[in-house]
Amino acid sequence: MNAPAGWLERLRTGDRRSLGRAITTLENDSDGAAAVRAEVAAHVGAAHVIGVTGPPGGGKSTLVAGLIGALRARGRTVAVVAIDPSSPITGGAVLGDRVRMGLQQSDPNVFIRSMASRGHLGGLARSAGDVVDLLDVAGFHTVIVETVGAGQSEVEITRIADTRLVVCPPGLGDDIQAIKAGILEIADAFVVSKADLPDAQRTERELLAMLKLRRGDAPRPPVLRTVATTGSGLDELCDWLEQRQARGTRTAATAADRAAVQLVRRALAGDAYGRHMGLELVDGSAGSAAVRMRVGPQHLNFNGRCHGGAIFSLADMALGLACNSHGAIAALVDGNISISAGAVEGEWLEARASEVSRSRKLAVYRVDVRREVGGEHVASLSGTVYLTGRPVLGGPEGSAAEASNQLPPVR
Ligand SMILES: Nc1nc2c(ncn2[C@@H]2O[C@H](COP(=O)(O)OP(=O)(O)OP(=O)(O)O)[C@@H](O)[C@H]2O)c(=O)[nH]1
Ligand SMILES: [Mg+2]
Repeated sequence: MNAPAGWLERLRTGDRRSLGRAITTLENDSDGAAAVRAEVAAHVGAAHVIGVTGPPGGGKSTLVAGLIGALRARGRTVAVVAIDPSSPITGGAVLGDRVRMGLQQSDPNVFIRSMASRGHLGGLARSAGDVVDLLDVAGFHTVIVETVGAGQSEVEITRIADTRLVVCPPGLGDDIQAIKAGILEIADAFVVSKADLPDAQRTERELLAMLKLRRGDAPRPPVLRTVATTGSGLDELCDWLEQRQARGTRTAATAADRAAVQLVRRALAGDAYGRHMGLELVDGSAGSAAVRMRVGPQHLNFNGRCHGGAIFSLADMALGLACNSHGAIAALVDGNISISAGAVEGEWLEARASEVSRSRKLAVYRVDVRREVGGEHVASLSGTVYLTGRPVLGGPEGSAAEASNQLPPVR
């Protein structure tokens, strides 16, 4: 999309045509997508984003349809992003979702969009994140993201939510083990769906028993019961959702992560070299950061491939954000890169940095650079940083705090 002037204002005043066009631009990552992201970034954070995940056929869409009705009854506007994994099991999900949610499609305060996952789920998580940002900026009070499954890829997708609901239908048998293994840490609440079925009580008991074993002092997620087909339990679920006051907290599960996200947003926005290289923030939390770059003509070497220095810059930016994310200036004192594959113009590369170890003065970070499409490994950077103990410029106490409205999104 070559965005017509004023599209953002129209989108913010509820124009669905502008919304649809902007979504298509982001989904296709076509020319202008970066500009759309940048304009949207300044305004995100007002919506309550709810991730709904669980096994295939677990009752997610029926629950979401019920939630739409219950939230509308409370005067809320609701948008839904239904992610269809295009798997043989759930092949008809898109159509099914449309039909089940059909009643609400004619309500101008409800917006439903299905997205197919083509290939790499990391890419899907990002474009879903982009679309959620748009729906947020378009003024929807609640944005619901439905994803199937309970594995690592869904964990990644639900990171874009403020609140994560894990749907557990009765009678999962051994599958409940799989749910426990993958999803325990991210669930803000468990919903025993289809609670009219005989095994519902047992499922609830198993979940409660499992939660009791959990260590740490994080709040224990509640286990709620719903019969979405009759509406039973939906009011209680809405009450719980509304009490959470989680609006605008997505991508950051803890207060430390929220502070870190704000800091890395500011840091990248204030980084002249990063802007010059066209680097974009994907994700951040305390001690980790992910940055992406589209290989452009300015990044190519004399052989027409992406310059090794550009790959180092991308990895180093991720490392720099990760190690400064705690709020104290950290400086690279030793860095080693190994490159396993090249990259060509037009490809998106993503660098993900995480902390390996940390002492009082030194910390070690590792960065993996991968192709966004296909996820192939391109390079690794290991770096040792010196921790100065001085506050990061533009950090929480920095003067740039008020500029945070103009910063790029964290997806
Ligand atoms: N008995 C009973 N059946 C339900 C309830 N909610 C959903 N179902 C049924 O469960 C089946 C699957 O429901 P969906 O809402 O499509 O489940 P889903 O998790 O969205 O499925 P996929 O998106 O295909 O993974 C349908 O036949 C629903 O009618 C419920 O509360 N009670
Ligand atoms: Mg569904």
